[in-house]
Amino acid sequence: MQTVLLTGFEPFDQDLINPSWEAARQLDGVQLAEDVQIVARRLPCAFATAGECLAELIAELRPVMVIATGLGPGRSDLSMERVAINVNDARIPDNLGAQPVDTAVVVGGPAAYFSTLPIKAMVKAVREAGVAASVSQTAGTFVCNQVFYLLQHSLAGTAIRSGFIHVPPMPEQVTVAAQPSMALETLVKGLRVAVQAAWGAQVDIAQTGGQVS
Ligand code: PCA
Repeated sequence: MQTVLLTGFEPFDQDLINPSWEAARQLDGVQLAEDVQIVARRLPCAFATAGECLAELIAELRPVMVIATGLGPGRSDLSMERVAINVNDARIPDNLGAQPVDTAVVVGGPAAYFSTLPIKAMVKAVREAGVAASVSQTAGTFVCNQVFYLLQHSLAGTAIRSGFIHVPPMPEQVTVAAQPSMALETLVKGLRVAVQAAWGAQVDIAQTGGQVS
């Protein structure tokens, strides 16, 4: 049996839930093909431990593909991240109280890594399933970007494809009326389709996912 590793994060910033993990955990054990299944695991929201935890999971599970997910508090859709950048700049402390400002994720590493997932094909498939999705041009500068960068750094040059998806908050987390949210059921449905599409499309499609600014 081949494994697709799907991670979500523990809650952070005084939240009690993190929709990325709530959704990922519901997909644990889902079969993508006869001999391929999703294994879902939770990562700590801490600069010091998240990357190490992910590296241990990859060593233990030997996945054929890795998709990490996290909460993007301002996101309104499933955001397929295009790029991870080599910078930590935390607006809030992580769950261990660390708040790095303008440090490198990997000292001497490249400025950025691209996702090796077919992000456009994933957006198309999720939209066709009736769930909002888009390509995102930045994963931020907090723990999600750090994990995404470390993931791409560790798997660069291998055949293991990997990337990151940000998800919106759930309605119960939203305190400001104008803040977007997505019901867990919708999130689970969209994430499942995204993972399936990532697995199915070896080559991405040529469809715009760009932004003017
Ligand atoms: N979101 C944060 C870190 C953990 C999470 O779920 C982020 O976007 O960096």
